[in-house]
Amino acid sequence: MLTNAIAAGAVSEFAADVRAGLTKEGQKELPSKYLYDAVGSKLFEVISELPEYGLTRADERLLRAHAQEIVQQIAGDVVLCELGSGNGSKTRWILEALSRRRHTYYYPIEISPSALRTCERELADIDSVGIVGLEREYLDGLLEVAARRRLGQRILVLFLGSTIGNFSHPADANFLREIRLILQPGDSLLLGSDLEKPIRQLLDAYDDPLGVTAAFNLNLLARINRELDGDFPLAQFEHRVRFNSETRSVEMHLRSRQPQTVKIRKVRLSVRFKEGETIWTENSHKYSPPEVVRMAEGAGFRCVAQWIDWEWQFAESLLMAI
Ligand code: AVJ
Repeated sequence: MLTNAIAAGAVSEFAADVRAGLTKEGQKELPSKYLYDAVGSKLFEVISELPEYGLTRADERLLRAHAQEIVQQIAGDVVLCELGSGNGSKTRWILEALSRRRHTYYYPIEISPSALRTCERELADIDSVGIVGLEREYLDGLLEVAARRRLGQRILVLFLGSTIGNFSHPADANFLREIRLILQPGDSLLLGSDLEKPIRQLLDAYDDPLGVTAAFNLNLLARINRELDGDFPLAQFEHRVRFNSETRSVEMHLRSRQPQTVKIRKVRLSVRFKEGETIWTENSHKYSPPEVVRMAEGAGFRCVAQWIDWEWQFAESLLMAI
């Protein structure tokens, strides 16, 4: 009964966001969090392996190289939680470094149940670790972890993979501020942020020749057809990527190849598309290293260390709540 209610809740929130995004004046849009159903999560794992998309490998290189230094900065009994853990493959280095010190609880917070299951399985072999998966929105999950904190425990929050870049500005700074409000002085946040790099390199990373990112993007329409009884003709929409130099972000869009009307029966919606009209599905902002530090300081953190991967230009910033 409860699972039906929760599932119904998730579907209705999805339905409401689809209705709002596709009936909006001007630029139609869909929140990028809906890219991550079971199919989307798997497609993102494939994207992370693509030669053109070096972000995940850069993140992993920094975590593997600096895990010991990172945990040395945080004394005492540490609770680890992660916003958007995905399959957890990058978290291993930090978790092993912490659990070598003492038994550690790890709370992966993830809205994709399939990714959460993979994460729990992926990290189950590490000794002296208790994994408690939370299928929640980021801040709801963080509130739960904070509520379970025992006296004297410090919280280390991982927000990796430059998911922060999916928030347009200033929503990214506001999100850091909301995290800070839940934490206590002495807690910390490890933030992964992709950095500015040649536009050609970015466009290749988000529009790979194999078409995996195109499938990842189009899957959002397939998901509406599956879950909301839509009749999006996938072949009549195409994946488009552009670099917005004003916001210094890569934007993913789905472009209508012709004038057409799409029905989404579960939302009793009929949406008209002009030829060439797009749905904006994701924003990926590219930062400069000092910009990340400024944003963190504005949200109530002090940057105690920042490591940069120059092969792909990616930054890992350790931020202490002050
Ligand atoms: C997982 C959100 C960081 O924005 O680079 C990959 C998702 N989108 N290819 C990103 C993504 C297109 C990725 N993040």
